[in-house]
Amino acid sequence: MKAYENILYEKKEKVAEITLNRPKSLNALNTALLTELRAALEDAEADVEVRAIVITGAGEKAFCAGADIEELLEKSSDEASEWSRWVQGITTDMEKMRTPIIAKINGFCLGGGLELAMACDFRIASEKAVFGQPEVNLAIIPGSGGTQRLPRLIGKTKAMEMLMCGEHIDAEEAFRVALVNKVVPADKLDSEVDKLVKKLIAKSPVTLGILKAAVNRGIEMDLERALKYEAECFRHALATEDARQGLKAFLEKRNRN
Ligand code: CO8
Repeated sequence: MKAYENILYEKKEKVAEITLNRPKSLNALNTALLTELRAALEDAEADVEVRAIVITGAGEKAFCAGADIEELLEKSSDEASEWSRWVQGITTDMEKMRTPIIAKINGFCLGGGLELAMACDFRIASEKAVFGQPEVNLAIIPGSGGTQRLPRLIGKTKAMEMLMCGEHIDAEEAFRVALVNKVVPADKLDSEVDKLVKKLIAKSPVTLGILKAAVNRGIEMDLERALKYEAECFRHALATEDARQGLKAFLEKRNRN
């Protein structure tokens, strides 16, 4: 097990939980943290026992308040662009991973923090969570997918408002615009995520991996190509032993597991 300084990595049975762990700066993303996050994600993906990954923030206050503004200020524009491409690589890789990833959002989820959450497959939020792309207030723009994933997730109208006005929205509003899957009282956040994890673990991991690829790759294609890609994914899914078992189990009127 690697030693991490900016994150916590805990494997509990079939779940890997990664906690962004810089609570004094509201878990702001600096290069050291992101390097460790990438390594932990790679470890979890390579571990066949891991069937779901949960990302959360340390402390009561924040999931993540975005890029570390102190570190950002030190970067030249070329360095910033290179850094942006590197962080984009991490979030894009998350979408390519077979393992479902859940963002457990316990508080502020801003800027790069929201960009990270948007690259997850599920976002479960505490009632105390607050969302926003406040970069415009710093006279910068999002650089890790915010201008692209936000409109894809919630539509251009609301995304443009969030990006251009830079205001926070509360968890209820985030749910209303389908930025998050569910909002629960803070003391129910862990159990709600556990419930979701249990549902995911009961599914075939191979099938979930194929589903993730079908959605995440297909959504970037025009409909005709995407449908062809879906048929290709369907073929893969049908060819698995899990599919044989699943179809047979239905006909024999029993559960697959
Ligand atoms: N970076 C560095 N330090 C931060 C950050 C941050 N993003 N956010 C908060 N902190 C620090 C504060 O400086 C403060 O430190 P200290 O105690 O030493 O003064 C500590 O965390 C607590 O923060 P506050 O005292 O400000 O707490 P409040 O409760 O008053 O306010 C807020 C909480 C509203 C979250 C406020 O801290 C805030 O607005 N933070 C900045 C949010 C923001 O603008 N985020 C966007 C950053 S830019 C970005 O994400 C671009 C992404 C580019 C792509 C790359 C992605 C990795």
